[in-house]
Parts: sequence; structure tokens; C-alpha cells
Amino acid sequence: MISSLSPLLLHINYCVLPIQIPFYRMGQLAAEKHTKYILQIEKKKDDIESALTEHLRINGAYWGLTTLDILGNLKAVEQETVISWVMSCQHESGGFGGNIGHDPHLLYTLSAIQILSLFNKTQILNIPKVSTYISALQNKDGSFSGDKWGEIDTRFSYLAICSLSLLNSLDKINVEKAVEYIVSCKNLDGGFGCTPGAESHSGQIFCCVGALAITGCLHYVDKDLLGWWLCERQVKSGGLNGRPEKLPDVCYSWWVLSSLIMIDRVDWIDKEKLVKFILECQDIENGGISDRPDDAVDVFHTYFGVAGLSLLEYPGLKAVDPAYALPVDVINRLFLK
Ligand code: GRG
Repeated sequence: MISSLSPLLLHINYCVLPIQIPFYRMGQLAAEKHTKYILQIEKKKDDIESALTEHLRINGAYWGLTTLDILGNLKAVEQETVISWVMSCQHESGGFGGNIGHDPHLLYTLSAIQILSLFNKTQILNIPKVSTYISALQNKDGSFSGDKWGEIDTRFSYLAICSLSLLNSLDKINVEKAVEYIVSCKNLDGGFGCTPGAESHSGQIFCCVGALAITGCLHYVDKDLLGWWLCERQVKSGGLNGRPEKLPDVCYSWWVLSSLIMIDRVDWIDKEKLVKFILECQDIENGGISDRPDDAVDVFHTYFGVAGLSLLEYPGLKAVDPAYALPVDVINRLFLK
């Protein structure tokens, strides 16, 4: 049964105990350097990284802008320029593309809605049009396709549910069926995969647990079993991997940690060691965070590193909501309206 809990109550229910880390025992977060790193990405339009990521520019904008907001520096960007660029990525169907003139997909549509939420500007959207685009992608069995080409994945269930919830339009889909499909992707190890029977992976677990949290259906999760699987993701270095026998990666600081918080099992990992791992992945000189120590930095890992530290209550950072992947004050502003 679908709970009538409002999304507003959800993040208030997560229990995150403050950690007491003696910060003199580890490096510090190079917050100023990371701000500079994010702000200069936009200016480097001609480099190879920029060319390779052109198709997902709107995701990059969400990662970068949310990082700036967590660091308390969102005001450093020209809001009007960003908003008008985001709106020019909208397709006539109502969905958003990854860049101007690109095909729409749920992945880019959520990023567009998240960016507008950061700037308190979702009201400029034609909400019925956007939500019609999203709801048309729900299939009979409750699953979602990512776009008109039809691929199905629990990532797309999360993208649709999170987007519609931010637009206060969850009533446009069959939530009960959507939840039923997600639950059908639950495995015997307590985790979730991309389709029924597919291997558990931390990224998919975030999507399924996040969607269940937003819809008030966390009772479908076997919290002890999943908590055990998730805390087993921590390796010797303190970093987290996405599934057994894989290398740690800073991005799993988000996928695993947010899931552990949503199921109230975050104390089952060594938080101090994870903070140390994330800090070791910083480029102290030029800013930015990489997947593992000494690798090249990028905006994706910078976001997940900073957001992970926020979930770990690292001092000086805004709190982030583990289900919506947006600062808690942004979520409160949306749902308290
Ligand atoms: C709003 C935060 C937010 C997300 C939107 C798209 C999406 C929802 C979530 C993606 C979840 C996911 C599948 C994350 C995994 C990303 C990743 C690092 C995949 C790499 O997979 P492999 O198999 O890596 O290459 P491993 O680490 O397993 O070797």
C-alpha cells in the first residue's frame, strides 16, 4: 500500500548522527579551490573534456551548481544566464535534452528540474507539459522508459518519480504500479538491479531506495539485509565500491551513503575512514575531486565527493537530502510553500 506520507516528512525522518572526527588527523576540504575549479569549467569550452561531455552538459551543470550550493557559493554564478540556457534545452515534447538541440530524456529532464529548483524557479516551467512528457514514459507494468526509444531501467523509475515529486505532480502516474515494478527488481541479497533478476549495484540501489523513500514505501526494503550488503562495500582504504570485488570510487560515497542514510543504517560503516578517502582524492592545488587518489579530477566526482562529505556532516557544508540529491533548504523551500 502506498503511504500518504508527504515528501516533506521524508528527509526529516532520516536519522543522521553527527560524527566527531578530529579533523587535524586528516587533510582539509579545499573548498575555495573546488569553487574556482567549478567556475572555470564553463570557460574551458574548447578542451577535450568539454567536447566529450557536450551531450550531457545539463547533467554537468546540475553537478557543478549543486556543488557550489553545498559549498555556499551558488551566488557566484549568473543565475539568469544559466536559467535561460536550461530553458533552451527544452524540447517541444516538454522533456529536456542534454544540451541545446539534443533529444529529450528523463535523465536530462530531472537535471533541468533540479537546476531550476536550486534557483527557486520551477514556476517558470509549464508543469502540466513537463509532467505529461514524463508520465507518457510509464509502461503498463509500472516501469519507465528513459525516452521514446523504450529502454527500461530502475534508474528511469527514480528519474520520473523524483522529477514529478519536485513538480508536485506524482498524481500524474500510477505510483502503486511504479512501486510494484521497483520491488520486483529486489534481489535475495537485499539489493536492487536495473531490471528484474539483474545484479545488485549500489547505483541502482540508490535509485530504487530513493524512489521508495519519495513515495513513502521504504517498508518494502529489508533494511538489515540491504544495510549489511551496503556496508560490505567499504574497502581497506576507507572508500566504497559499487559491488563485490570492484575498486572503490568517490561516486559511491554518494550512492552507498545516501542509501544507508535512507534506511537508517549509516552507522554501519567507518565514516572517519571514508572522509579521509574522499579528502585524499582532492587536487589540492587546482581544485576538483577524482574517483581515486592521484587520478584526474572531473565535475561528476567533485559533486559526489562534496555531497558525500555533506552526508557525513563535514563542517561548513550545507546538508543534502539523500533522496532528492539537492540541498535540504531547497527541498524545504519547495515543500513548505
Ligand atoms: C540525481 C544523483 C542523481 C542521480 C540521478 C542516473 C541516476 C539518477 C543514477 C545513476 C545510478 C548509477 C547506475 C550509478 C552508477 C554509476 C557508475 C559509476 C557506474 C559504473 O559501473 P561499472 O560497472 O563500475 O563500470 P563498477 O564500479 O561496478 O566497476
